[in-house]
Amino acid sequence: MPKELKVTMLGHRGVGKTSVLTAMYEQFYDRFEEADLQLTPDPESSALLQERLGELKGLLNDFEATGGLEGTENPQSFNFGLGKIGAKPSLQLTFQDFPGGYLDDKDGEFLKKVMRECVAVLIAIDAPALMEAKGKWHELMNRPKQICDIFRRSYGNLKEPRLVILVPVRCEKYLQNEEDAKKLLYCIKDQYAELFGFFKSENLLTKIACVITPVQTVGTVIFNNIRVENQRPRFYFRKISHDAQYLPKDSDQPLRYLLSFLLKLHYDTKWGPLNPIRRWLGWDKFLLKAARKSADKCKSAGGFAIIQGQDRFEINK
Ligand SMILES: Nc1nc2c(ncn2[C@@H]2O[C@H](COP(=O)(O)OP(=O)(O)OP(=O)(O)O)[C@@H](O)[C@H]2O)c(=O)[nH]1
Ligand SMILES: [Mg+2]
Repeated sequence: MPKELKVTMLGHRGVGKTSVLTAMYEQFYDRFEEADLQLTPDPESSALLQERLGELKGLLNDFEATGGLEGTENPQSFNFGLGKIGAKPSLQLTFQDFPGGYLDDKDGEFLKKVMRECVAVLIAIDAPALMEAKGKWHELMNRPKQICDIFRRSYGNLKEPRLVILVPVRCEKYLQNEEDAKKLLYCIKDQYAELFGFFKSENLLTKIACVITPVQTVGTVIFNNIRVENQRPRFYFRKISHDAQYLPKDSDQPLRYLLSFLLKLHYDTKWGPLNPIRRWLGWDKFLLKAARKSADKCKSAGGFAIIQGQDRFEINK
């Protein structure tokens, strides 16, 4: 059995967790072919992702893409084998997805358990809620404080390194030029200051690596306006042209950062020859080479940034 690595998807209801996974899966073949890597879902994950993909593409059928599709009903794990194209997978990657409503779970035991098991956490952020109307809807839609509390509860006595990836979605509008991309980064740093402050605490500073990687899960649908009904916002989007196609962008970036982070753990000299992670990961030569090749393409400008733990991605060997 290949080693299993778990990643958890965090984010309030409807922010786009499942869509990020779908875009990642859909684009994998194209983006990682040069590294000779393939990501193979198990049959159940494959069926679910295929369905979600149909829904995402369906956004392009409306002139006003408002979404409003079904949310995730139950916790759902998406399982993938990662390895050489045409060979047995060397690694099993499991993404733990669950309904955003789980953030409100009173005892929070399920979440805490998942958070402790997972080597990486992806936080989906609804970018228009953060950026539009002076961020008026950000608290309601993204629940940054609640997210921070989950980390406080779960990372109390953290022993091993962890990767936290913030993924702004529906961010097409804010990535058209460098100046706007800077604004997006500025707003994230500002609105998640409490979380980033926590990551900088003494015990976590050397353990947590944190990056921002915006993913355009559709690519050709951009924010248009907000209409408020019964004191709730409804976000409206429009296609960039009447014949716009589904064209996600940068959905490979979270995975590239994950591979880069794991590769560094493998080589980390601080752990010495008895590096438990090295033994545990047990990566073969192929995977090491492929991870290095794909890590070379991690973006760090144009809306992408490493917030903490730059050295957790630097490999000298
Ligand atoms: N306009 C626009 N809508 C999107 C985009 N990505 C996803 N959506 C829509 O946003 C809605 C919510 O996305 P999901 O991925 O289901 O969100 P989620 O976080 O998994 O939601 P829960 O499972 O309910 O917690 C869906 O209706 C998607 O079609 C995008 O890039 N642009
Ligand atoms: Mg979902």
